[in-house]
Amino acid sequence: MIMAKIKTDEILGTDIYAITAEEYSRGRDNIEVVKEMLDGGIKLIQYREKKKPAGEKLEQCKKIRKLTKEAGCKFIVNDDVDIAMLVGADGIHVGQDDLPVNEIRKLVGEEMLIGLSTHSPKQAKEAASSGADYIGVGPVFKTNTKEDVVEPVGLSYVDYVYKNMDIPFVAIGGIKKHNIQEVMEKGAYCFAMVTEIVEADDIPDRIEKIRELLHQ
Ligand code: TZP
Ligand code: MG
Repeated sequence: MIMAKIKTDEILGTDIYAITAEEYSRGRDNIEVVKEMLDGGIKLIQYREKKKPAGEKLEQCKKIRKLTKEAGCKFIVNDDVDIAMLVGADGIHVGQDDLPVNEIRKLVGEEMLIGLSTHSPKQAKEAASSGADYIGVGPVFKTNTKEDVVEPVGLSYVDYVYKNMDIPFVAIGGIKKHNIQEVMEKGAYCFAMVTEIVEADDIPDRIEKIRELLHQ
């Protein structure tokens, strides 16, 4: 619905939601990857790092907060509410097995964005009434990036959210240059990607190519 688009623009304000993952970044650390994302004009970055101790994640997030602030880029932390608060992130993103959104809200206050991953119409409706600011919608396609990933929900779930929900949303899961236009045709206008961006040799060039597909 057009309302969802307006709200997504307002809350997330951009077309690409870039997510870190050092293990897929071909030898570059998350800081280097973030710098390249920012060089490529990315305005929304999520720090997602499943394999590091908390202290190391905190140190990386402090650096990324500084870099993103200087570049006018929103910064969202995955999973770790404490780290998001300590570094002054713009948002926290959680999954279905994390703390409930209404409880997280008590900790982070009204200003911080809370994103919630959803995999079904039922979860989308619950997310909307929980006070989440936006939802992740997916996995749209098969992905090996997430270890505890659920089966792909396909394009039909994107179509459902677009047509039935007002909450801002980002499509996620297996989105690549070769299939992004199919997702766009189902009404998505913000696309979360991990490997399509972090695996690229030339990250700014990859971002430019993706944007050409989205805005042709
Ligand atoms: N949540 C649902 S799918 C996914 C996450 C974090 C992984 C997406 O990674 P990729 O590499 O863009 O398929
Ligand atoms: Mg999580």
